[in-house]
Parts: sequence; structure tokens; C-alpha cells
Amino acid sequence: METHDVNIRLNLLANSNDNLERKIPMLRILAFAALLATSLTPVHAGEARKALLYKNPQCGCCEGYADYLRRNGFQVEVKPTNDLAEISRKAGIPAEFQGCHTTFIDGYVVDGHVPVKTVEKLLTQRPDIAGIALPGMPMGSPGMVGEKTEPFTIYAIPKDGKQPEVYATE
Ligand SMILES: [Cu+2]
Repeated sequence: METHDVNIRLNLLANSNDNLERKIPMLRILAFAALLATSLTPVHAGEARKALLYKNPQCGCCEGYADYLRRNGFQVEVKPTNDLAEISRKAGIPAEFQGCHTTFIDGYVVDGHVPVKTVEKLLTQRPDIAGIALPGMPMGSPGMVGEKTEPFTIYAIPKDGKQPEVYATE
């Protein structure tokens, strides 16, 4: 039921007074149902794709990555902090695998400039790991300047502090 259909029916009914009072409650329900149907889907999608990104206050490429996530449908909250290394370490990322920002998405940690294709793979496959990391700040990665010169290697970060293994290359 489209909203303009409801309007047309309202106009028609306005010309026959005896019908009007009886039918208005039903029309209200239909209009409400139409409204509900159009509003529920985006709200649900938004909930599933929230991201919380911690970064050093001065970090510009981190903002670039936040915008990249937004362009790909994520609702991103950016939190500047001076304790990024500690946040990253607590999330299970060994020091040598840390990137310049740490993002939490749907129960996982996503560290560094990880391309969204691999983020989607993580959120779809939902492996039993802490998250994924693209160490350092590779040239040409999402949010970074420059040309990509070699494949990006994204690592799976185990929950138990074991050594990360390759999760994806792209
Ligand atoms: Cu960066």
C-alpha cells in the first residue's frame, strides 16, 4: 500500500460522509502500516553496521578510513584517544600488527586500513576470532594516499593471544 493510494482513498471518502467515520480507523491503520514498512528496513540495516573507531587525535588518514566506511554503508562514530595502543592491545592485536586506528564492528575488532570487502567477509563468515588487522599504513589502502604497490595482507587475530594467521589478501 503506497501512501498516495491512501490519500486518494481519503479524498474519495471525504465526499461520502456516512462512510467516512466508519472507514477512517482502517485508513489510519493502513497509513501506519505503510509508514512502518518504509521505516523498518533502514533502521535494521543501520543497527547491523555500526562501527566505533578509536584513533589518535591528530590522525588524518583515520578520518579518511572512517569516511570510507561511511561511503560503504557503515554508521561510524570516531573517538579520538591518547590510549590507542592500549585499546588495540586489549582487543588482542599484537603490537607489530597494529594499524593507526582500531575499529569495533559487530563484536569484532578491525584494526588498520582494512578494505571493506574483507570486513564484509568477516561479518558474513563470523569466524570464532577476535578480529582482523592490516598492519601499518600501506600506501593506497582505503583512507590512505598513494598508489597500491603490493597486495594487502589482512591477518586473523585469534582470541587466545596465539600468533595471527593470514585471513585474506587483496
Ligand atoms: Cu592510517
